[in-house]
Formats: sequence, C-alpha cells, structure tokens
Amino acid sequence: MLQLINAWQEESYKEQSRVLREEVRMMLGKVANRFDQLELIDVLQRLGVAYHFNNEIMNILDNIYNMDSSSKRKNNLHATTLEYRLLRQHGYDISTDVFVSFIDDTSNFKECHNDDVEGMLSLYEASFYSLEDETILDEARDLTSKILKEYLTKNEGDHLSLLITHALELPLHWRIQRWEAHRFINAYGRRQNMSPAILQLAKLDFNIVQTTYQEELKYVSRWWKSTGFVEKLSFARDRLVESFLWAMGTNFKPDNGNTRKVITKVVSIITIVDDIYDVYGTLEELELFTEAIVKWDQEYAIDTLPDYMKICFLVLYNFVNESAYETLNGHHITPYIKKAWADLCKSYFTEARWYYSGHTPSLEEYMENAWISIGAAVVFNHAYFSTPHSYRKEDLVCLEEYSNIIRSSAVIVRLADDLGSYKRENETGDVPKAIQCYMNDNGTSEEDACDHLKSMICTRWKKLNEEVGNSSMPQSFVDNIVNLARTALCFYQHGDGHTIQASEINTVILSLIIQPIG
Ligand code: F3P
Ligand code: MN
Ligand code: MN
Ligand code: MN
Repeated sequence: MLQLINAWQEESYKEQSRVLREEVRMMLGKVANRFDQLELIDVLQRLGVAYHFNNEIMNILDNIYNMDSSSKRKNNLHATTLEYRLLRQHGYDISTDVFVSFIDDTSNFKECHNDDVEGMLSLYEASFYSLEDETILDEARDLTSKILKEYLTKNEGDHLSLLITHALELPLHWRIQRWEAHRFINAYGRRQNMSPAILQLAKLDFNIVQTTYQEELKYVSRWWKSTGFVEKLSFARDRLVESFLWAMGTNFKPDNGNTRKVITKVVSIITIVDDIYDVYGTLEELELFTEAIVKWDQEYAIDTLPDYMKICFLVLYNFVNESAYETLNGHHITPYIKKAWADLCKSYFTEARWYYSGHTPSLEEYMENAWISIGAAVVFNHAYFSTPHSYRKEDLVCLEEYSNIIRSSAVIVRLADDLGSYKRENETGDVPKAIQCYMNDNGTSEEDACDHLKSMICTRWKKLNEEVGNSSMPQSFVDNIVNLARTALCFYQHGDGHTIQASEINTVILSLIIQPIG
C-alpha cells in the first residue's frame, strides 16, 4: 500500500501560492510588448501553471488576434511562429498566410532563415498544429527537421542542442503537459532572464497538485484491492499506477480528480479484460463473455461464465452502476456506457476469432476494428459523464456514433500502442498487429512498416487538429480526447511502457506522482 506523506497540503504553502499567483497576474497585466506577452504565455503553459490565468491569457490572445496585421513583426521567424502556434492552440482561425514573408517565389522557405536556429525550432514546433491541406507546414517540418538534425551533428551539449534533442524526440503539441512541466521547471531555473516568482509558483504548484494526485492514488488503490483482481486473476496485468498515469495524462487539472479516478478504474479494468481475451480465455469462453456484456445481464453472466470471468463481469457491472448512480442528475447514462463496453468486447472477440483461425487481415480491415479495440472510446464515454457539465443531446450523439474527433484520437492511440507493444505481443502470441498487417499487404520490412505507421500518426494528427477546431463539445472533454493521444505517445515512446514495468515510464511515474520537485 502506498505510504505518501503530503506535506505540501499545508495551508501555508497554499497561501504562498495565492500570493505568487497575484504577482504573476500583475505581470500579465503589465507586459505590453506583443512578443513579450506571447513569450510569457508560452512559459506559463510549459511550466504547467497557465490554467490559473485562463482569463488573462484569453484577453491577451484576443487583442493580438484582433490587432491590425500591419503592426505585427513580419521578419522575426520565432515571433511569427510563436504567435501562430499559440493562436492555433487556443482555437483562433489563423491562416498559414502569416508565413508569406518567409517564403520565396518558388514557394519554398527562404534560405536566409536557415541559420536562425531558434526560429527553425519554433517553426518546427508550430508545424505540428497544421491541418490536412497545409502543405507549406509539411515543407516547414521537413526543412526544420533537417536543419535541426544538422545543428546537432555540429554542436553538442549546448543549451540549444538540448532543446532540439527534446523537441525531435516528441514535439510539444504531442507531449503530456505535466511531464513537460516537470522538465521545463528545471530548464527554466537555469535561464538567465527567468523570473524567480514564476519559477517559485511553478514549483509550489507542481508539489501542491502532486499531493492531490497522491490522495487520489490512495483512493483508487483501495478500490483496486477491493476488487480482488490481483489475487484472483493472477494471469492478468496488475497496472493500477500506470492506469493512474493514463488518467493524469488525460486530465491533469487538480479540480478534475473525479475524472482521474474514473479513468484509472476504466484503464485498469480494460487491461484485465484485454488480457482475458488476448492471453487466457478459450474462444468458447470469450464468446460467452462477449454475450454477457452485450446483454448486460448479471444473471446470464452468473449462470454461464466460468468463475474468473464472473469476477471480472461483476467488477465492471458494479463500477458502471456506481458511475451511473453518481451522475444521476436527470440523465440515464448506462445505455451509453454499456454500448461502449459492448462494442469494445465485440472488437476483442473479432480479434480472438482472427487469432484462432490464423487470419491476417489487411491493414484496412484491421484498423476498422482496431480503433475500437484499443479502448479509447470507452475511456471517452466515461470521461464525458464523470465531468460536471450539462449533457447536451448533440454531444451524446457524438459519443454514441463515435464522431471523427473520437476516432482520430483512438487511431493515434492504437498506432502508438502497436508500435510500442507489437514485439511483446509477437512473443506472447497475439492477433497480427498493424505492423504485421502492413508487412503482409505490401511485402515490406518491419522497419518500413513502422515508418509507415509513424506517418499515419502524423496524418491523423492533422485531422485531429481540424476536428478539435470544429468541435462544439465542452472544451475540457475535447482536451481529454487530445490528451489521451498524447499520453499514448508518451507511454509507448520507448516500447510497451504500460506492460513492462522496469521502463522509462517508471521514471515518469516517480517524478510526476511520487517525488516533489526541489
Ligand atoms: C488494453 C491494454 C493496453 C491498451 C490500453 C488502452 C488504453 C489506455 C485506452 C494497455 F491493456 O495495451 P495492449 O497492448 O495489451 O492492448 P491491445 O489492444 O494491443 O491488446
Ligand atoms: Mn493486449
Ligand atoms: Mn487486445
Ligand atoms: Mn498492444
């Protein structure tokens, strides 16, 4: 059981944080120069404290967006790309025309900017906000990647190369916010022109919020123990803390503890059910389990399922009923949630049938099923109903029909998962994953298949950017959807971080949830 001492919950730290927040709020009010305003917003976002200043930030961005374009700097690549990135990130309709002055007659970026490495890095980060038809940003990404990699071959260990290495590993737009905050707090502390008040606020806030996570983790640990999964289903993965990291990556804000608790339960149950289908159950048993979930019938489950499946069914059944009870505000959410679980189990069963019949689907056939079998849509259903906002009819239709924004995020999570987990799955025996399907379709090497899937992830992010811009669903829910894709990229960056416990993910867990920042 976790023994975590929450010293940072003391009132004196909270008071200190309140004072510092007012100081930073004043800074936001005072800074007049447009570029300085954008830099300050970027710093606050990277440090993970921007959520305290939403109104101030939106006011500043509104002013910048509505400014007469002739008064904007047109020659500074870093300033232009930073403005573009922040406005896009916050949903403003900003066109790639802002880059016109950096492009020559042949529609290529002017070579004179190639030596502006800071500008190149900024353009590289901005290019990840592109939409499908914005070829200029594809070109920007190719060019900047090339120049930044060249810079690394000639410079080692300087401040800029550390930033470049970090960005080339994963761009800012694809990163879990808390993880970036942890790294950036340390990096910001070494900056010459840093503000001690901002740094102090960032550290304090990180540690105070971390104690909230620790309390939540204690609660879900007790729940996890009460399910009896660990003793009774010893063949399955016991991944509660990792599941909590999924939840935190999806929603880091301290006020959203309920959503984190729910997502932790969902991911840990998904992991158990997935192991039943992938590792332990016979095809006959899996058919019965799928039927019990589709019927959502407790008596049927108890009458027909083997004992280990009864336990799993009942934990899931009780969890869904509890969730429905907790959100009983005039809405009946069970039909939505049980449909999502039924679709997930049906997709698991399709994979089991493929496995037992030795069928290798085409990549297209595989992906039609695999974006559901990754479980992201189940996470989103629970996330939507666990957040206190009104349930709008059009949102419920989006959930039920799995609108494109949900599908795009799920596809990214699936592709990231396949890239990270296919080697383990190959060894333990599993349905062919996207890599094998692509290799089988095209007769290519494993390496080419992985490259292809990575390019599919890039393409899907562009769609996701577009869908985020067009979505009318609550912002916090849209954030959850995008953040799950980011979390998957973090989990699977160096292999199967969800399953292999002695991995880089351990370091992330320790630094984000367990160890306060010094
Ligand atoms: C089902 C699993 C995971 C995917 C987790 C999905 C989330 C967080 C929505 C962890 F437990 O991995 P796995 O690689 O075995 O899934 P797969 O669908 O490939 O069997
Ligand atoms: Mn699996
Ligand atoms: Mn599976
Ligand atoms: Mn997998």
